[in-house]
Amino acid sequence: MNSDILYERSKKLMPGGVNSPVRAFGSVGRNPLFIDHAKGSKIYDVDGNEYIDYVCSWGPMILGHGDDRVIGAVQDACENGLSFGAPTEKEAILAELIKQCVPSMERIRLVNSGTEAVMSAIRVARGYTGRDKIVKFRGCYHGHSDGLLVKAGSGALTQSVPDSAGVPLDYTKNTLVAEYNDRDSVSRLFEENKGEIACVIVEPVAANMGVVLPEEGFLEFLRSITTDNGALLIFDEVITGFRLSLGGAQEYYGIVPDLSTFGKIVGGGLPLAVYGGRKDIMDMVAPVGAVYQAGTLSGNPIATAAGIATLRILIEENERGLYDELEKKGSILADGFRKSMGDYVWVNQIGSLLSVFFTKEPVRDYESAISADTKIYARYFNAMLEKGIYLAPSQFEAMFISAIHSEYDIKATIDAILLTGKIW
Ligand code: HOZ
Repeated sequence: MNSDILYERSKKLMPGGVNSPVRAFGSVGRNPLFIDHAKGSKIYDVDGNEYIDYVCSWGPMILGHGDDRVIGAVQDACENGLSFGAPTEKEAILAELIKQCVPSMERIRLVNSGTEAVMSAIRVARGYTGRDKIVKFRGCYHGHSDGLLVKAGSGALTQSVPDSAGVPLDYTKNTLVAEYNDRDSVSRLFEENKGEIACVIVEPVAANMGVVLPEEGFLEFLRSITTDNGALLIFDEVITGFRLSLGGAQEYYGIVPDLSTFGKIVGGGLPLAVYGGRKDIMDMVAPVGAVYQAGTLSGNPIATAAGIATLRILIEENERGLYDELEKKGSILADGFRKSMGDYVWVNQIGSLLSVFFTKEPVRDYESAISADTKIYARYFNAMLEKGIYLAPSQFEAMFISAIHSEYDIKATIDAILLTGKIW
């Protein structure tokens, strides 16, 4: 069995042979790798190659792959049945852990994916405020629900199709788009749409146009302009949650949003996501309130077991300085890239999130992110892959570091950059 054979087989069965577009490796000019298994910081393809993995399943695997404690919890949960469609204690335990880590999550609803969490949070914001319009930022990605596929990042940007076909204009006419890190663009929208904006949704650290950090005061500004205008502030922490710190970006930057969404890490590698926030707002959700949202597999006992095990480990490891260690690894890697590639690249890094942009200008928003040369990125991706380093197959996705990436992994990665030669 090899990846190319599996790819040919899969292409006859699934669009592009994959179940999520970026996995097709379209923008790096080669066939995708089919994965056999993963353990710790390594991922292994069906062709028998080993790679140091910086995709980490696009974020969930903060503890590294196949953590025995998480797998044990999942195995134990399986013994009791796979799904009940009825409440369980595990849902309450997970919700308590989330609230312990992120105090703004006064009321919580468990769902299955980040897309679902964000879509639902927006519905709640509209129900609560009685307003229809929402503000998002160009290059930020909030999943693939109709109203949010406007100037979106991630796969939508990688595929060079920023706006999806099949989304009626009527579904997006209430989605207003501002520029990340540009306060004036937000103020203008509030002036032009007085009393009509339900919420501002933002990735507090943008990580779907590559990693782009909020400039000083930007998140504070979003907090105050939303409050002043009776609108809600939603932090989409699907990527940053439990990654930048135990309490996510909101703890890291000291900003309290009204609603937040989490995914990836909170499910420990299984399909689970969360939305929640202020009690008075979340009381809008059925069966307490009039905003409807439901799901057969919501709060699934196996996914909650993985989430509980993961959060318990993170809480414990946090005491031992896990997030400081992740920051250290991230900055060593970022400095390694900067030193080896010099002026040819711009590197953004925060904690265990990192992006190497093939552009000479500072990357601070969508415009500067897309100034990066994607053809050079493809060369770099392929050269690193040959040296055993598995990176995101797109300029516009983040690099993820896990707790289990060793000093040796980081050094081997920096050595690989040097060995690739000057392909940039
Ligand atoms: N949209 C995800 C990255 N931001 C990709 C998910 C996947 O392909 O697994």
